[in-house]
Amino acid sequence: MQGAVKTDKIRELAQWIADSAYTVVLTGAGCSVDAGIPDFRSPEGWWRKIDPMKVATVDALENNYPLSWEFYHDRIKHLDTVKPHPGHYVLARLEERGKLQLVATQNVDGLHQMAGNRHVAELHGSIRSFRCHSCLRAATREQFMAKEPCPACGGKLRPNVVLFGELLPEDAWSRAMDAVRQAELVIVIGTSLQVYPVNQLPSMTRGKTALLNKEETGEEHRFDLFIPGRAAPLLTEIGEALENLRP
Ligand code: BV8
Repeated sequence: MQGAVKTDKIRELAQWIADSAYTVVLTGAGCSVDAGIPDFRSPEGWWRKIDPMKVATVDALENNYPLSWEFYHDRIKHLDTVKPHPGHYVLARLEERGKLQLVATQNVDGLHQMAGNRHVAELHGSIRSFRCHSCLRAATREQFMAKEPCPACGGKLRPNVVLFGELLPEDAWSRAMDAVRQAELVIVIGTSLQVYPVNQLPSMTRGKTALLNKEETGEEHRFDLFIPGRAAPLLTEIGEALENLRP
């Protein structure tokens, strides 16, 4: 995209944010890539190396625990080296100023909260907390990372993520649906929108919709505005454009 056109689109989105009384941001793995976390479906994404249906499913957890455990163990270990990128802090500042009412995220890395957002709905759960798959008792990171069995029942320990075929957390899902339904603006950042039911959220709003994504996903036509690019620099430019708008 030409520089001038992109600048105009960034200014337009900044104006929409300034004018909106209720804004929701929906993020996917692409929003964490600039913090150093691979996404799922890009060429260098996690799923390119392993089939998600082999590791992020209940069947994998129950019948192929070593592979499923290793997939999450490696991602959790990697998180120790990761911190929010500047774009995450732009979203936190928007919330501080009352210009962002909810971040609904498919990401399980906790980076939005680390950057300071307090209103976050984790639609696919979190890899920062753990439980026993059998008796549901809470477990510690140390117990999971040491591949220990549940101390209470001997069951398999797992992170509190939503695996394929599992229901989304009721509270997070209903918060996200309610927020999107009343939003005047929904900004979708870094997601291929391939996973149901989260991919239904953008169509649930009567408000304006914008998609910020490194590449076209085939869903652009559903959005009022599409800005191709990386999340961190785009969000930084949007933050700067908002500063220039301020009275
Ligand atoms: C459910 C675990 C009810 C946590 C994940 C057949 C047809 C349709 C649907 C289904 C079907 N069969 C089954 C289903 C339902 C299924 C589903 O949608 N399957 C799809 C894949 C076919 N969904 C479910 O099972 C959900 N539950 O439906 O419950 C139910 C219950 C029982 C039975 C039936 C129904 C549960 C879904 C949650 C699954 N868990 N992960 C974890 O390990 O992280 S999903 C996984 O994909 C991650 O959570 C991830 O967040 C999610 C979505 O991926 P994205 O975030 O979009 O990431 P992706 O790599 O795909 O895209 C990144 C984008 O960013 C790319 O476009 C890229 O270009 C861009 N990008 C890259 N870098 C940057 C960037 N953009 C900007 N800047 C950058 N720097």
